[in-house]
Amino acid sequence: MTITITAFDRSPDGGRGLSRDTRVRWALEETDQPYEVRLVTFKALKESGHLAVNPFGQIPTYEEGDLALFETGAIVLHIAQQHSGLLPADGNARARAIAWMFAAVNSVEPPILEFANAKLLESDRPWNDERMPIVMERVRGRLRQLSVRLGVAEWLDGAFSAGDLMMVSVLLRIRTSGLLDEFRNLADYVARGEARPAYKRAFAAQLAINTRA
Ligand code: GTB
Repeated sequence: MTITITAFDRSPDGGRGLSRDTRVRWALEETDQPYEVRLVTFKALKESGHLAVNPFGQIPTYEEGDLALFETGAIVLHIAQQHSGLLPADGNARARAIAWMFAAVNSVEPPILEFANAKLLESDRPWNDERMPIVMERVRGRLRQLSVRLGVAEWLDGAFSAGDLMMVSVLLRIRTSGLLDEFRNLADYVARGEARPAYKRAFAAQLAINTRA
């Protein structure tokens, strides 16, 4: 059955890998699954056809036969459960890898999103100068904890897993901010993720769409 995902017709980042379809593409590439992409405009996101698949009118979505999914984490977990390469065979190790997926979106991504919103959407507000250091300190707090846990390991828990895929993707959001570079092992961890051939293929595919004429 053909896998079809959705992505922005034109991503606001120009295809630098920051929109969440990159995470799904990466998972599909890691597991060697061919897929098609349906490009969606911002207008079409809020129309009934797309809302039937994602009630929040967002990308990415995943369709395969009778199955229609939304939420990046759920999509990546589904891919990881269906195909080998992203979750360990051992039951406990598998559960821990899934815990890292949740940690990425539930514990690490929220302060990063708060920071991104403060920077992109609220920089003209009178209180922004005062608030920004607080928001940045919240990000640092989480990075510090993650950095301690990662230590000198290559990946979060043994071999590369869907947990690393999600965590690296989340951390990529702050790569240009300088915050990540305050934690050398995290910056190296993200670089290792980006160096994976599957990530490179996912990134290139998204960039190609966003740089087309
Ligand atoms: N929780 C959902 C999930 O994980 O799937 C969140 C999905 C989501 O935020 N989708 C965004 C979207 O569709 C795109 S990824 N937004 C359109 C809308 O809400 O109307 C977020 C994103 C977009 C662009 C950049 N960028 O250009 O840097 C970065 C991240």
